[in-house]
Amino acid sequence: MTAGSVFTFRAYKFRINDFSLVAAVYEFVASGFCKVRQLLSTLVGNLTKQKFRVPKMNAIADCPTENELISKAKSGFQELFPGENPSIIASAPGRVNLIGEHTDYNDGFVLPMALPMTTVVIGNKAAVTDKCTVYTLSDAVGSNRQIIFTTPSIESELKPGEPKWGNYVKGVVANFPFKPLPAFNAVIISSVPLGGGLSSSASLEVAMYTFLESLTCVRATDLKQKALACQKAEHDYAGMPCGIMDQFISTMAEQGKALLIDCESMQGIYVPLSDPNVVVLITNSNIRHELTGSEYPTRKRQCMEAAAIMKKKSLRSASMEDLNTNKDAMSDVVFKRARHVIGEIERTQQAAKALQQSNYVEFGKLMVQSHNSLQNDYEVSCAELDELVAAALECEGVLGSRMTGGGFGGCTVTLLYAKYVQDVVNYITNKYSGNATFYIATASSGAHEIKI
Ligand code: GAF
Repeated sequence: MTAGSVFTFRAYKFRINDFSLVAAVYEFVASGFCKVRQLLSTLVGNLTKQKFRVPKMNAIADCPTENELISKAKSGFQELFPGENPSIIASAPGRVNLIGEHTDYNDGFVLPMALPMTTVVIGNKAAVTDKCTVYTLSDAVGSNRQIIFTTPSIESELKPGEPKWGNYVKGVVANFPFKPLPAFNAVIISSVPLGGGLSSSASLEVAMYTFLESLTCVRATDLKQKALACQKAEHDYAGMPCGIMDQFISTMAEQGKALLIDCESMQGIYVPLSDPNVVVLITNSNIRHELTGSEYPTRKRQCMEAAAIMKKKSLRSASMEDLNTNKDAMSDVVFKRARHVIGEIERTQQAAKALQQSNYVEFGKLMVQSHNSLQNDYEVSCAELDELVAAALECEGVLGSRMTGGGFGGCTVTLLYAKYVQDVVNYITNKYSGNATFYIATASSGAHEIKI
């Protein structure tokens, strides 16, 4: 039984002792089938699948603040570069996508928000060398924590290689418009979980770019160009043909707002998301299937094939009617991929409208439709993500839930009424076959420099 259920049960016991039996029973029934189902399901889960196990830990994870990250990075820097003082600090957030999945590279709409989880880059101009030394404090990358390279010039290009995390740094350095770059030393620290679908790579790229802006005093006048340079870094140096969503939101996010991005015109519309009555809960499945590498480019190709068959520039300009008219000209798989994208582009616009009107019920319904479409038509979900979404949807107070990001593992995003958060976390914890981590996400600001 979850902590939340125990609490509820005790509350009713108290009332019964208080001779308010009729009122208690009435209230219990009126609280609806959802709660009863939630309670029974937890009980059954505990009695059968979990065999009287002690309930799993269900804490909502604490995310270190930006200041805590900065202070760790400063100590790290001073240890690694004795006698030097860092003079530059840059930070850029990870993101969670609320809806609009696999639509960005189809010129469609996406609706992400930036997270309090962020990547911080701290450093200075190298005084005694023409080499750049960059060190990461991230445990998740293993033991290969340092890269050393010469800043690129026409004669010598920067080449990708090992370790992989270094390619995000090198890619941004190579794509930075100001040349020649002065050599620098830097330390990276991040609270964005690596490979969790919360865009740790874009946050590193954008933080790195922001660091270079401060280093050179050459700042992007058009933030879109900054996002595009970081996206190119990911394409060319990490070999991931991603869309623009992650770099765009990490660059342009505003606190308390989600951002509806039109990936065709590259225009964004901020949508307020700071109602204290609702919460965005991120659940990390802590599963990562190594399929993404080939599956992502395959999906992209299938979408382009569908658009070409319909004689459209991209799936953004195709309607369901176009798709149905051309059904016989394409394979079933290509048809399903296009059906997801066309439907998702439409849903994302509807969801932004619903959010603008604080119509969370409608927003939640669209999230669920999105998940179903990603699961069945786009086939980028996995058993663990489906399990987490199903568990969330069994809970009272949950408005909607879906997988978020590229898929094949990573996180789900759930919209729910704030007062139910702990109960929902307890319930999912007990229902999920793996070990999940939970984060409460508040819409945070985009990349920025920090004064020392
Ligand atoms: C990954 C990509 F990097 C994004 O551009 C986007 O396509 C997303 O998957 C799916 O919506 O995060």
